[in-house]
Amino acid sequence: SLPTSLRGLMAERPVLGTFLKIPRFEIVDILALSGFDFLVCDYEHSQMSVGEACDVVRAGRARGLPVLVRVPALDRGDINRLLEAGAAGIQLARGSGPAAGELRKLVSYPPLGTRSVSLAQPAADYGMGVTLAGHFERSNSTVLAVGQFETADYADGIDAAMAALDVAFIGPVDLSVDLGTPGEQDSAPMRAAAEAIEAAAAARGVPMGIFAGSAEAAADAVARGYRYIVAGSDLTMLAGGARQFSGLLQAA
Ligand code: 3PY
Repeated sequence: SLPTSLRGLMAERPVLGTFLKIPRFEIVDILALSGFDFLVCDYEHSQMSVGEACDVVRAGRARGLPVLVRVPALDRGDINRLLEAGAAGIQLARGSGPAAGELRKLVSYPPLGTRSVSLAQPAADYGMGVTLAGHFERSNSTVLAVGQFETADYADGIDAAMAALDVAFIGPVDLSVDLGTPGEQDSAPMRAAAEAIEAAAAARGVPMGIFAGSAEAAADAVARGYRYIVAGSDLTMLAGGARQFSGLLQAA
């Protein structure tokens, strides 16, 4: 089954996802059955290979769950392979400024971008019943380019960056470190950054996204109008559950 269009869903309501760092179909199954709207397979902060990330994307597709992949860098080869496996989008670490425009080129086919084309691949149904023009249209209208704003130069080329992105995503942990207030989410520089990024996104009608380390942070982001929330990760959930069970044993 085709994954839900996240773009369409985001226009209606905030969407909730989580990072996936353990590349196993069981993890995808559990997160899909838990009701998340999407997953972000984390190819930046994890030990997985690009092949394992492609398997996660396929497992998501089998459940009708959109899986984006967070990449650490603008690697044309990796990005094309992940999208051909059926990734619902690419989320780029340090994806503000000129990197946002580069990301757009690597995730889109002409005329929006410069992706190399083959129809003999999963996302094009292996070329069966698909035309080149039809595949370009479907891919360009569904695949998302998500840029992470997480460095102190977030304001550089910000309008052009917004014009290239489907979601402007704040990475609050890295941003707080780069702004010199590590871990502080409510410092004056953090508030100023969020306001500037939100204003530039609003001017272009680009939905805001953010990482939320807790359920409270996720609810707070939704209340502030953010539409694309990535809350925690499979590893945080495992650590939380593990501590809960080991605590029970220690109390017994
Ligand atoms: C950050 O908060 O810096 C992120 O990139 C989210 O993991």
